[in-house]
Amino acid sequence: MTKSSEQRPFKSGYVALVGAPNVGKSTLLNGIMGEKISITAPKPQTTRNRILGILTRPDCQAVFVDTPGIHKARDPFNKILVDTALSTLNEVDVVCFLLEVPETHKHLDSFILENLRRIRSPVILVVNKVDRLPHKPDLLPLMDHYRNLFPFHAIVPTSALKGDGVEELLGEILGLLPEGPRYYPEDYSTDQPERFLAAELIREKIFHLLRQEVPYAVAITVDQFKEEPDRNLIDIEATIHVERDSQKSILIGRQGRMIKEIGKRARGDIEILLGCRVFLGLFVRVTRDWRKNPRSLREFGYLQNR
Ligand SMILES: Nc1nc2c(ncn2[C@@H]2O[C@H](COP(=O)(O)OP(=O)(O)OP(=O)(O)O)[C@@H](O)[C@H]2O)c(=O)[nH]1
Ligand SMILES: [Mg+2]
Repeated sequence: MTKSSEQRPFKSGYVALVGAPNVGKSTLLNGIMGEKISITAPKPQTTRNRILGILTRPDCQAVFVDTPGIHKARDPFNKILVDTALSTLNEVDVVCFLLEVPETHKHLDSFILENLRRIRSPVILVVNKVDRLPHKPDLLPLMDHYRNLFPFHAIVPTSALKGDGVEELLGEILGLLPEGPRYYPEDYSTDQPERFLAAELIREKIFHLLRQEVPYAVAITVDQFKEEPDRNLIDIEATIHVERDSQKSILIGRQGRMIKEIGKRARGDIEILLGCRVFLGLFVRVTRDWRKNPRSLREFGYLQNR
């Protein structure tokens, strides 16, 4: 019998992904996990909740926390999103602060840095979207600038979209995990229930298909999630809540074409997620000014930690 390898202590910890809106936090989470856990879109404020991605290896477990984009929120709903992101900073072992290049949110990035000065956990600066820089040496002055501003544990350039730099980043993160327990069973990749993931995929399609204020006025509730094992089918019924009648007409579209397209695209992704056939029934309902109504906010899951 071969001598068993020396027992090393198990490492674990929570790792926040924070940054301005649209810099690629959710894309990075999906890239690290190798599967779609968090929805993404080329628009700010896509992510509205803390989304966990749980990465388990034989010797460690990293629980990644994707967060809403930090910005100067003016209305109460966006303040909830920003609070959700900022409060995460106090509850994690490692912070990854994402920027995008070329830099588009310098004032927000300074605001985020101010918040990072108040915490004790190590911070890694992730310079994302480097695929957009044709001339890589242009990164060096930016990295120097940030190195002088804050004692980052490391600065890692990445392209979350293409996967460049993600392994190196992961190496830096895992190296910082303290000794700790396995928080989640090893086969868990997230703690979100399947019905939440399904609702998010519907919301993602709306973010991709509709413009201006409509995606922001949308919340999804899943009213039925019925497994029918005999038919290898899951029967889902969901309501798309909007704030006004005009938004309802846009969502339904001429002769119902828009809602049909949303349903078709969402169903495709939900079938991949659940690994079986899905019947998806979508209803559109006006829940007037839900973003201003604490009861609706609670019902739609945006006040969970309060
Ligand atoms: N070119 C390029 N695009 C990227 C990269 N990473 C993300 N994106 C794109 O940037 C957009 C925003 O990505 P998300 O991952 O949704 O950004 P986020 O930071 O989670 O955004 P919020 O949740 O709204 O704060 C999407 O269109 C992504 O495809 C990257 O490395 N390179
Ligand atoms: Mg996001």
